[in-house]
Amino acid sequence: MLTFYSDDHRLHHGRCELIDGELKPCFEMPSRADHVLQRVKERNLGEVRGPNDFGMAPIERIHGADYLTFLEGAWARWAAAGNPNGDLLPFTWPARTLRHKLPDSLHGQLGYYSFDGGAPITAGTWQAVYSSAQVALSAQREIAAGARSAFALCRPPGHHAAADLMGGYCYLNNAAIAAQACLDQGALRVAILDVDYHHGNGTQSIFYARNDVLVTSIHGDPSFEFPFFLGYADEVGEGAGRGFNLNLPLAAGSAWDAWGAALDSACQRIAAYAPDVVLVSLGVDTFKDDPISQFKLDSPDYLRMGQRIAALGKPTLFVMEGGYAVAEIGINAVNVLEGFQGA
Ligand code: Q9C
Ligand code: ZN
Repeated sequence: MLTFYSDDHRLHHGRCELIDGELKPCFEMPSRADHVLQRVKERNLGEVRGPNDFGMAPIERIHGADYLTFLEGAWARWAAAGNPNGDLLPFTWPARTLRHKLPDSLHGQLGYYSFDGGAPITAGTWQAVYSSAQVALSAQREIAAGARSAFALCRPPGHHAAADLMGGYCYLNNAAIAAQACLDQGALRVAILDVDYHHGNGTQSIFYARNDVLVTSIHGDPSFEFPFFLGYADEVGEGAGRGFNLNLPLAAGSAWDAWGAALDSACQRIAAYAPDVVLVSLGVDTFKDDPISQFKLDSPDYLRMGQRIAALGKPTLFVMEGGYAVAEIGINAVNVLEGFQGA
């Protein structure tokens, strides 16, 4: 299996996030990708390639032009306004009772284009997220050209990012951008399987009214877990997309018995959909020792996950999402890929 990877991810290194009233170093850190890359090499998974540059057009198929202009230019505006000591972080959002009108100010726009305070913008964020999307698109090309599988080692991750909204460590929705590229290059149906611990609210919202992308997700129940405001089982899609969104929320403490049963359900729905391509949003924050999560998967479970996905018998694009137990993230992510290949 080919891996696609760019060193540009290093240009995004947020300093702090607010956890339980304290500013703590961001869990979403560059060493995450380093550990995955190291494990890919250790296990001789296959060649590692840099991304091609497909430009902005495939990104604009998913994200709004105004949002992209804001994201690309935010740091320069911040720097021009003074001498930034910290990262750019939002603190006011257009919640209930407030107007959803785009204000002129940088901080107003930052709140408008975000849904939480967990996605800091730094000097190198735009270059990092642009390259992360190109990594996903490069792996997607491999699938379009006939490969059985490919691995996009994306960082920053993407599944929380909606068409014009950042949050949850995500800015550009790499998986959605790649799914749309599959369709634009001739696929009729793409199935997304989101195995990240958190619900992929961005991916769900992007494809919610469409039936050419089936979105399935297994995640911590939003009644207790981030992103709290999306990801319930009764969200089944709308309009033409009705019946093409499947959420499988699970209780805190869920281990392989419950998780594997949910994976079976998701895979049955995907098989019935008969997609041309399966795209896996591969978060490994379901791991028992993940510092911000509450599932109990163990490292060998990720081999089983890969085997079950392989049994679908479809061309499969793996796109890296979350996972914060930094020392084990490489083992767990590559176990999914090895389970897939060995099956
Ligand atoms: N107390 C991804 O896995 N905040 N994003 C958690 C914990 C946000 C996770 C706070 C978690 C976002 C891609
Ligand atoms: Zn996650």
